[in-house]
Amino acid sequence: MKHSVSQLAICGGPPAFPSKLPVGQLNLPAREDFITIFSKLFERRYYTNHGPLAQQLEEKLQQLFSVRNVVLMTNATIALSLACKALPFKKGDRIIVPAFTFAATVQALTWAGLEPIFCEVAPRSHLITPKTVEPLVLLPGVKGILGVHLWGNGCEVDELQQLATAHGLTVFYDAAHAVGCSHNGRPFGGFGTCEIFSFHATKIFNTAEGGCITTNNDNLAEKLRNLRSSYGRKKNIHIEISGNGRFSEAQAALGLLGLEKLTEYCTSNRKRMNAYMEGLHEIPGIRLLQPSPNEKHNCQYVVLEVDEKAFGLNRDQLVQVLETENILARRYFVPGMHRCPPYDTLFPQYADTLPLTDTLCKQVMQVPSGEIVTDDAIREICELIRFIHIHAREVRERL
Ligand code: T4K
Repeated sequence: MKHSVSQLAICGGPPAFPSKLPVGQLNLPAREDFITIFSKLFERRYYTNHGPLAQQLEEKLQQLFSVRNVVLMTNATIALSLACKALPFKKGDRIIVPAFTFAATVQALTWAGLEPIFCEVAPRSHLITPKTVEPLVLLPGVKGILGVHLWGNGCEVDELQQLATAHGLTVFYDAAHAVGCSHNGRPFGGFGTCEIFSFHATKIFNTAEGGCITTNNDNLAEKLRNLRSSYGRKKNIHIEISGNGRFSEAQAALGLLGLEKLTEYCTSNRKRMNAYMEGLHEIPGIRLLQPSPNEKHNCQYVVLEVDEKAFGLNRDQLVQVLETENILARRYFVPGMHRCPPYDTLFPQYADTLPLTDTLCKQVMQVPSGEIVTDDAIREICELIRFIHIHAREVRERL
């Protein structure tokens, strides 16, 4: 615990934590389970090409997501790109997408020759809504909506589907953050024409790299299996160009182990989220995004908004102070995709049309969560944030 500003690491004091506390889940299976499953994998000497573990994992995930088809992919970036290729779009079609998202969401459209139409999000939820999408649906060339269930919270899927159906659009979702979450009491996986999940190491369900596409449309699933590679397809479908989105047996082994502990991980993340809520309570200028109490939630991201005026420092300054204390808070997403190359020069018309997105890009950050973050660490992080607020003027002067 710091008692004076001069004890902060920015002033030369020792950091609050001796080693770095990253954001990200970084879950690990038990060593014995890892050895058992990998020994069998090595005995079989069958390492990829939709092997037995990948097949088993697809079946288990179909149950988890309550969906007819799970098509495993190398990672969510590849999955998004292949989904954009498999859906009934043609080159140059325009797709409505939030600018407040990870680069891969928008870049997948570009990989498939589609054009993003950047859409505003709602300030409290950070999600696109029928209200933010509606003004864009009649623009020439619009053929789809790519929603993002950011932070594991669901877009208004029924209302967006109605809007899409009324205008002949295809709606699909980037659900990279949503493994283990539900929306309106239903697990993610069956919303829209398809949904895309990430199993990156920083996510709650971790296959080191990994991801999948879920869909109840059997024809789309078969097209995706053909696009992924010839292995694992059920019939040969003619496609313009195939790719390699294969999911290795090593990834599947990690996935099968992680799946067994998913509920446990969600429960301990929820406890950590509650500890942050308690610790950050009533710090002026700090808002913690809370998952709906009525839904299942993975609580893998602890997301804060920093209001500079009320807190005394802006988000970037707070991140800087925390980083020097070995708390690797992360800024998401900076800048918004409408301001990133190549989109800033290709589509300069969006520069001044997304004020809420621009505000969130300046205010949103994540703080460490995941297995390695103890209750004591959370208490210390929260106390430090409170201390920084109380001494904001002095801290600003020392930066
Ligand atoms: N759609 C959305 C909405 C997404 O957020 C993402 C990815 C995607 C699509 C695409 O999914 P993938 O193609 O990745 O499956 C991270 C992740 O790399 C990325 O998966 C994630 N979203 C994004 C929001 O965050 P970075 O660059 O912020 O974090 P990264 O990977 O550098 O790691 C975070 C911290 O964890 C660092 O302090 C280092 C530490 N770390 C990381 C890894 C991987 C470790 O200590 N060990 C590790 O193995 O992107």
